[in-house]
Amino acid sequence: MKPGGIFNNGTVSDLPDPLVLESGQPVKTAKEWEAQRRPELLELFRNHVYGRAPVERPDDLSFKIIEEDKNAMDGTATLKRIDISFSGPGGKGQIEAVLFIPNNRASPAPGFLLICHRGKDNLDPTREKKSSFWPAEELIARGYAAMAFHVSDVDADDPKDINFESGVHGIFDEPERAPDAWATIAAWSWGASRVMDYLETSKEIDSTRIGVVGHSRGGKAALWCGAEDERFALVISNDSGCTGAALSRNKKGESVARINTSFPHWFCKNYSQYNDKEENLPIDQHQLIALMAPRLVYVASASQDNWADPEGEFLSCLYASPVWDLWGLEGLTASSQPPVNTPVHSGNIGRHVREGKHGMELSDWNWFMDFADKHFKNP
Ligand code: GTR
Repeated sequence: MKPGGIFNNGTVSDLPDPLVLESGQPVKTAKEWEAQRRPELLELFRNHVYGRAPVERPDDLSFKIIEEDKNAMDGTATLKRIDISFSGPGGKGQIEAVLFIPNNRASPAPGFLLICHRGKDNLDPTREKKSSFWPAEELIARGYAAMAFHVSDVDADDPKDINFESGVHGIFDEPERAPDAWATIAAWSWGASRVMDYLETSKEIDSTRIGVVGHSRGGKAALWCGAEDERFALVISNDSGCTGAALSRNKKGESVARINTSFPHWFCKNYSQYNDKEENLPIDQHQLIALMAPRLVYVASASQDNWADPEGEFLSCLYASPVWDLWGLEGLTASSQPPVNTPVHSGNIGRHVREGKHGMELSDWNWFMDFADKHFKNP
């Protein structure tokens, strides 16, 4: 779907065009996108919004299975709990990944990796407690591996940790923090990439068919993870709103100033320059969605979630879509906001607006799985 002139005279003023290089030259081919525009946009987001990670895969990254149960979920799944360990100048770190892998499979299973910021009990490996935030049984029943880690293993969600002493910051950061140093959201994204490092070693899981999923602040992290790490075939943002899927310019609900004030630990220091000055941002969030191209991306909203701005999330998808044209693919196949509970799944940008409040529910997951059923290529 082509937005047609929106970058100059549409409803959103002066939105930067994903298909024009900073030099002013248009991007006409997928090759130019990959070689020039994609790296340029990634750098702009690193510099001005999410910050720069000081390390990718640590040299001493190691994996240990701490529990394995081939008879989990009444024999339908194998449970694996994996310790992912690493160290840096400031000490050692550890992320625990919980994996349920469907037993009934002829080949390595595709799956969904949740970046979980809500209570750890949402990830109960014993399954005594079940939660629609991570409906592991339903994922298994549909042939998907259900995988998750908790963000607190990577970095605490703590606005008081303004010196970034906890988590991976304490382990890897330079003593002097640069204005483009990563903060908490980028740290969580990095954590998801370390789980992917493990998944690439697994014979039971197909690491080429993994969706990274996050809700709200976790959705911001999922999008940044997908932008930085092209190993994720599908990137799912649920109600991610401000500095997630929603456009920052003309945003309803939470603004850049508000998010930087309430959550000073989420983004890099440079981002606060744009408080109440969104028009000066060198990027906008449709370009973050565009960084997933030509892969699959899904932007889910809830109809009553005005704080996140469902309309701004729709517009991001719409204005990102021309980038998929470079491969002869379709982005979003709707030209207006879809009615509630009516998913749009035919293009490479999936979208739905669930009726109701801010949250991630079974109906959201069912639509994510429908989209993956349709688009993940069989091995
Ligand atoms: C809100 C915040 C949002 C969103 C949400 C959440 O307080 O303003 O940006 O991230 O929290 O994570 O549930």
